[in-house]
Amino acid sequence: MWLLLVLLQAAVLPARPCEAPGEAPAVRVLSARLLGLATDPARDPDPSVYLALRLAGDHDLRAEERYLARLQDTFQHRYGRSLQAAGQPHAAPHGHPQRDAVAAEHNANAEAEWPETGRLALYLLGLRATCPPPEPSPQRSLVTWLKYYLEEDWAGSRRHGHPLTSYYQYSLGVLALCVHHKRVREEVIRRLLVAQHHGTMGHAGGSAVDTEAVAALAFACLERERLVGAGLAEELRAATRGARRRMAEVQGEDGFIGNVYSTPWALQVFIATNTCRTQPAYGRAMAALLEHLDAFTTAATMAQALPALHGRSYLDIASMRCQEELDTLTPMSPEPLPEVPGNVTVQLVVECPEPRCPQRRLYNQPVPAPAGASLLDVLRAAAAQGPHNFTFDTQETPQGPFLLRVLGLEARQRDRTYWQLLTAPNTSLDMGVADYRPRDGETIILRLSEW
Ligand code: B12
Repeated sequence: MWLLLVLLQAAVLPARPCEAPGEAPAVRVLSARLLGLATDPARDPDPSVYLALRLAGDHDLRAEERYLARLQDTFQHRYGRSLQAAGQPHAAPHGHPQRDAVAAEHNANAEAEWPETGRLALYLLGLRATCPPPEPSPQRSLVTWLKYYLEEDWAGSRRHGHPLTSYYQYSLGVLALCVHHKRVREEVIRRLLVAQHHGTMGHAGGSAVDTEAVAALAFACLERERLVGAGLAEELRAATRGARRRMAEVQGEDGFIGNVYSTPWALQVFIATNTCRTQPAYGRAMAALLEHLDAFTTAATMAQALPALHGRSYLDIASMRCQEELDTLTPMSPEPLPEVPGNVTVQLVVECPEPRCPQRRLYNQPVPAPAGASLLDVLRAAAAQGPHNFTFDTQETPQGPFLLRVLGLEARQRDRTYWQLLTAPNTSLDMGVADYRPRDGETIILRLSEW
């Protein structure tokens, strides 16, 4: 019934030049599913989800208002006070909700003062996307905090060769300030240009497409909003062109640019630079995405895919028009996973390279689990089975549970280490522990890696 309603409503949707061709119904179903997840009060509000709802073709305006109120509750409380009143430079706002929970649990609060460039940038982008726009005054302190974080990241990049957070978050920071029409220091922008030029945006074990795309969106915005001088504008134009060219070059036979999850970001670059009709890579990537919409099962991945599927980019936030928004979207519940009968056995291997671990391979055991179990279920089964003492901890993030500690060894932001998930012999998984479902006989490697 819901599906029928959603499909019927699709017929009255206005087309956008870069919108998924003739596939609006499937995209609307995905929007309706995201709305369903957003209306669940048990989930922490996430600015990316709000952005995806706002950039969609039609809306549930009341639900969006409620979601915004929840976001404001979380963020305004944290960043409402001025930076001076907070006694900067050493008193960044304490109390990251997720990190706090982890800190309380593990008594490890060392990273509480880490810049939150990306989160705050996404929230500010979200605020700019509201209709009608909110009062500017409460946003001032948020913008000041974001500038402060970006400066911290910039200083970190000079000291360590990379931002304290990541180039992805750094790019989001520049993009959000630009969308708010705030100038960014030329040196801060140049850092991003240099990283893009030297190809240092990616990290070991991951592709650079998502990050390069967000950086290209920031470049396109700075140029379009005329926030830089003529010389730098020309450099930014060239960098955006270069990013587009590389995206077309790395497109696989399957149509994806990077993987299925980075492809929507690459599409946003073509959309933002009005090249969706002229670049053959765009049509092929969009077709590939539409064939794999079932890969987007979590709120975070749906939220990142939907703007491009609706033919929009984060740059459109700078020129949101508040009239004539269709208020016809209705939430859909997530599809329950099909029951799979039987059992699987997964070989679980834990590796930690020297010098941290002289013995390198710390664990190598078969783990029986029900068929269809997620990797997280397999890890739980391993922890429950004796006598090999497997232990692990996860940390909640907007992307889902992040594997933080294995056999007592913690991955640390400060050392840029993480527990990488691989399938043997050496393929990095493109899903997290909660979403990946290992096959019978598969060997899964948890490897403490640097990024
Ligand atoms: C930077 C980054 C990382 C860094 C994060 C470190 C850091 N301090 O910045 C590192 C290298 C550690 C990392 C690891 C992984 N990542 Co990653 N990562 C990203 C990237 C490029 C940016 C994330 C970000 O900063 N977002 C902005 C901030 C504001 O949002 P946030 O939600 O608060 O971000 C935090 C969490 O997302 C967390 N995180 C990062 N990646 C992942 C992945 C998963 C599954 C989870 C639960 C959490 C998580 O770290 C972020 C920074 O604190 C995204 C790209 C994208 N399109 O989102 C991929 C991305 C999120 N990662 C992805 C993947 C697959 C992974 C790994 C599973 C890879 C692997 N095989 O090991 C691991 C996680 C394993 C684990 N231990 O649980 C996928 C997730 C796809 C999906 N199906 O959900 C993405 C979308 C990349 C892609 N195109 O495939 N990642």
